[in-house]
Amino acid sequence: PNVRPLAAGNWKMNGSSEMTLSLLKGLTERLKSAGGSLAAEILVCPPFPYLAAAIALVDKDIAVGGQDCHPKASGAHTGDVAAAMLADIGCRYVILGHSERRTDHGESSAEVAAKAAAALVAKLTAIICVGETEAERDRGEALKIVEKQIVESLPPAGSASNLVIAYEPVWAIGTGRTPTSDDVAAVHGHIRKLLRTNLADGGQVRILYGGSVKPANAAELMAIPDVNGALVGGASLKAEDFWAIAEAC
Ligand code: G2H
Repeated sequence: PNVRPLAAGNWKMNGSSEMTLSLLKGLTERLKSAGGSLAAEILVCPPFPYLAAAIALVDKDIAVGGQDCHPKASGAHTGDVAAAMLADIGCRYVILGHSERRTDHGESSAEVAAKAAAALVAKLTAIICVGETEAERDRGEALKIVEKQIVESLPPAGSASNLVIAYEPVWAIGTGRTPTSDDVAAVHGHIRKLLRTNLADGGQVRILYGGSVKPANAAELMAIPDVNGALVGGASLKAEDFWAIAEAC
């Protein structure tokens, strides 16, 4: 499909005020030298405390997003952040259902769908993460698991304008290991089929690959059919590396 790819940086629980400043200066300067925009859209997702600073540092050609939001609009939920708050300070995206949240916080796909619905109400684009564990892949269940997560995590009223899917095989996250191109193609092709079945404009929804994306493997991953960008963890913490990946997207 003819969609604009997305290069998304997921800082996870990393960074500082100083790092936010130097990383975003590095990206902004490179973007200026490149003439103001790349083929891919660039997104950074710092931890909550650095979001406002990040938004103040970038112009509109670099989007900023949160790494989670609560399904409710407001209320007695100590430590949580509402989607509307992210939108209020200028975030355009929110990552939801990352495997680290599914594992560390026991998030179910139903909760992810509720968070995504809240994100859409707040006019954020939800990046919904899915992916199989190593044991599930070894049992030959990767497609089945991903299908179940997608079907259960999709919010009602989702469309290509407010949804992005990220396929992140759990065993490839932060490990330096990546699936073969054929394996990535099989999962992304299956996700595309599901999106076409479930959404009117499912052919246009961006499907990102995530899990140990680096400058050295980005071009090969991005050449795979139905890979419309990358969700980058470790390599998004260095301007030089993230920029190289964004160029490859
Ligand atoms: C997968 C990815 C970013 P990394 O979690 O979401 O992290 O690139 O460090 O494997």
